[in-house]
Amino acid sequence: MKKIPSSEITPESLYLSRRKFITQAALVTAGAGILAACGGKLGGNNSTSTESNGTAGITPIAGAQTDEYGRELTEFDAVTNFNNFYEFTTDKGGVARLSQDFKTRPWTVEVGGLVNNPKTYDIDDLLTRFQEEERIYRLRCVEAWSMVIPWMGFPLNKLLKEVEPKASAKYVRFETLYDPDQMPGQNSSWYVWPYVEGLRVDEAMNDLAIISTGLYGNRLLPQNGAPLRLVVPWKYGFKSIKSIVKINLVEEMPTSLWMAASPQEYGFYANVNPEVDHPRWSQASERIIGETGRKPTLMFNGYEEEVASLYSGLDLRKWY
Ligand SMILES: Nc1nc2c(c(=O)[nH]1)N[C@H]1C(S)=C(S)[C@@H](COP(=O)(O)O)O[C@H]1N2
Ligand SMILES: [Mo]
Repeated sequence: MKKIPSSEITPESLYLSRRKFITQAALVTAGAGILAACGGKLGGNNSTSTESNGTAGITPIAGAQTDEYGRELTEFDAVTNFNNFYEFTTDKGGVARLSQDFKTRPWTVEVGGLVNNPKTYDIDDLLTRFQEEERIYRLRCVEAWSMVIPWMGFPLNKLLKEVEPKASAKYVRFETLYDPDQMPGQNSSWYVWPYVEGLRVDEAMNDLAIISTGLYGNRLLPQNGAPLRLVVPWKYGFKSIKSIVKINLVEEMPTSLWMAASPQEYGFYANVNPEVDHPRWSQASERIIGETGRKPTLMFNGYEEEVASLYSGLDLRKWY
């Protein structure tokens, strides 16, 4: 099977990574080549960049240029300036600016519901508690565009194991911050806020499902869901809920924001499937952000080997 690129990142190298973000020149023009735990190199070819915002020449920690299929990484600039984050605006090019002052400290994440050991994590404790890795994943939006992103984060199952789900827990329900003062889009009555998403517990336990805390070796920017978001790469992008404040283990299938808004268009499972079209978008191929062409869409977004067994009893032609 194809090995999905992954490398572990030590808290120390993340600290350095944050520093790089702030004072790139000092660390990087010296050609430091700092090693991450699995031999990944921090600050790869940034030597030409002296910009303090760190947007030029950014490379992932492990230095990879492609995913395991040879698809090229989407540039940092595109990943951070073409976003879906309806809490701010439905204009993909406007999210970065409208979210630039979004407050991500202090921030707590409450993990509870049907668990033996409910916990409330302060974001900075959470960031030191779980070993972060770099994961290069395809992100496929149901609008039929896609990117390849070097995320940083840790498997969701590590967090769930700490709180010990009870046998009665069947689903995991995630909730985004509700704060219309900071998130003007939440004044729109088109949607039921806050944004909610969910996974079946066995999906959530799959190693590919991560809590992401960064990308391209830097902490997440607000537009990508700072300070932490879900990334479920075999499902359409809307499942990968941003800026999470609550994670609850529940018995009933959660109703997501999109299921509530338009049930005939959005289902709970939302697994990427080139053979099942959305009412408004063919899913057979996808537009590659930052490139001119299209590429064929892959079953389960290319993660079939890892996840297909989760759905053996399910009719994959249906949206739900
Ligand atoms: N809270 C919240 N999470 C969200 C969204 C949103 O509007 N609000 N949009 C989703 C959609 S439709 C996609 S395609 C991805 C986009 O992630 P990106 O902007 O980091 O590429 O985020 C998902 N997570
Ligand atoms: Mo999306």
